[in-house]
Amino acid sequence: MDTRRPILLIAALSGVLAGCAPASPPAVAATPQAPAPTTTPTPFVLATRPLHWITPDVTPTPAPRPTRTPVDSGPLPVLRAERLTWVSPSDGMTLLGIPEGGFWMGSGADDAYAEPDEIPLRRVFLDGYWIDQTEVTNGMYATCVQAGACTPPPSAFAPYSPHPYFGDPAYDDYPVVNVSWDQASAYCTWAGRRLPTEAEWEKASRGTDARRFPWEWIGVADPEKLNFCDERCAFSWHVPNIDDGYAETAPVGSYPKGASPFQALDMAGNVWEWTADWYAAAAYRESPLRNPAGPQDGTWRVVRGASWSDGVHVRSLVYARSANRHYQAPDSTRSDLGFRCALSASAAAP
Ligand SMILES: [Ca+2]
Ligand SMILES: [Ca+2]
Repeated sequence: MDTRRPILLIAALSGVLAGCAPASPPAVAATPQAPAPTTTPTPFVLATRPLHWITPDVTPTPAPRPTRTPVDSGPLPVLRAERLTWVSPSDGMTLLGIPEGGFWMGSGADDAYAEPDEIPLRRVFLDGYWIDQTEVTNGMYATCVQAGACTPPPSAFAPYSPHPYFGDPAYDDYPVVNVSWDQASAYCTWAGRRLPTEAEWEKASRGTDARRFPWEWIGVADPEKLNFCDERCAFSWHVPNIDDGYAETAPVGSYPKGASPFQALDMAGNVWEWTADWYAAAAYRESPLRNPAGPQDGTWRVVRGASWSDGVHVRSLVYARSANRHYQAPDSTRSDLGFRCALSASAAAP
């Protein structure tokens, strides 16, 4: 079995949660007295992994960035080869059309930074689908709560420092956090969508050319491309002398230079994201090569993409790699975990 600790068990994030998740969140409009963190978070460590800057070991092969058609807010268009963009009438989310086709999923066994559960590198075919361009925001999620289809996050405070977050208009454009897998799934259902499969998430993040990150390879943590635990971040493992502009979460879409080949934003950093799949360490070796959807059941749900709270390892860009996999108990919540939704083209095309 994979010996990495699930991020649920990471002492660091236990500290994060302890610092921002009162059992009974007060009304948002009040001046709440959030509890100060009661534990000192400790960084999670990949003991066998060298902590240094990754140096390029391949020559970048720049892929042309697709030109998308103007935003269409009418009925969902039929997903053709051209890259379409559509705005959902239910929540105002911009969705990116990803035409059917193959992509390289996972990592080669010769990749020094690959975890065992993401090996091998395989060509996987996916039917066409749509995926949210950004993480779902507090404002969007609040609309679902107001409609009675979603329950509020168990904590209105977030992400780490004690201040109002969910429900505070100042944070409407920030990613919703502290939501369980069931809450995330309920939101997507309300919005007429669903959580992306792990494969869909990975293709949207890295495109089709087997790149390690959503952006072109440069070999260092670029503060213009993702929100990670930079010098502003309160954790002891923050990366000094690099300023990405945000100590905790950032408004969604704040890093356009880190857009994926399909123009998805924050696929690395800001908040981890729930996916639809149950976690299985062997999934990348054993799942079908066409529209893999993960195992039938399990204990953990897959989360992807790293977050604002990942520092040392984002400095070495381990967790932010598009093939990196983590997992989380579905009924748990974290202050660095949100989600985005997806939609099958075949299921929704007129
Ligand atoms: Ca940051
Ligand atoms: Ca993210």
